Amino acid sequence: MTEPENHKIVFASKNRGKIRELNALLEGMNVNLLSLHDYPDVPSIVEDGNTFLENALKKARVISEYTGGTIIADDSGLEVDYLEGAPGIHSARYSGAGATDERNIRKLLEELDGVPTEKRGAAFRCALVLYRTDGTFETFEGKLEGIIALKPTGSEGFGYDPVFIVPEYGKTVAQLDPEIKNRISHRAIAFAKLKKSLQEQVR
Ligand code: ITT
Repeated sequence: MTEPENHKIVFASKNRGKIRELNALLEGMNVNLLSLHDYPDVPSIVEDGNTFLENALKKARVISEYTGGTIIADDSGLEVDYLEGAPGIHSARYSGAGATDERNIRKLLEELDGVPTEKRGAAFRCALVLYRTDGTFETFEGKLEGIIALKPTGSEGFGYDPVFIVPEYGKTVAQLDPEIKNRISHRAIAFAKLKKSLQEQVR
């Protein structure tokens, strides 16, 4: 049998929305998920990669050196067609220093002011890294396609969820039951791939 400490996994994130989602996705697995809130003194990580994957890998490496154990790191964001992929890797701080979800949404809607619905296509993307104690790692990606709404609606989720319409449901992600988001989201898709590898490890 595996020792209990092998089941501890650190999620290299401070984002409470993401942590909540990952906990739900891990339900039923023999895993104790910690996050960077459990390691308040971890060095801050400069996310200076050019892709979601580079940033996720950097977070995983830095946190692995600091905490040891198995690490899951995620880098994710919103790509808007009309803005040629922006805000992309800059999604969290799109509206500048002291950015909040609300201000980021406001800036996005301003950038898309007057742009008709058929040109408001977008995608959420997620890169996940499963980083093991021996320095080996695997990477997984997921994507959710949608349309940027004209105004925010709904109160579930986090980030850009209130302005991201999922065409199949005719609702923003913030109007969807969190259980549905956790089946269809970019993070859920990437995570479903990661879960297989993880299951072998925490059995
Ligand atoms: P950590 O680095 O601590 O994980 P962060 O919020 O800075 O937290 P990212 O660098 O990965 O995380 O930035 C992701 C941003 O993209 C996030 O702050 C949201 O604005 C947006 N985002 C990612 N996933 C999202 C989702 O499921 N719904 C809405 N917005 C999302």
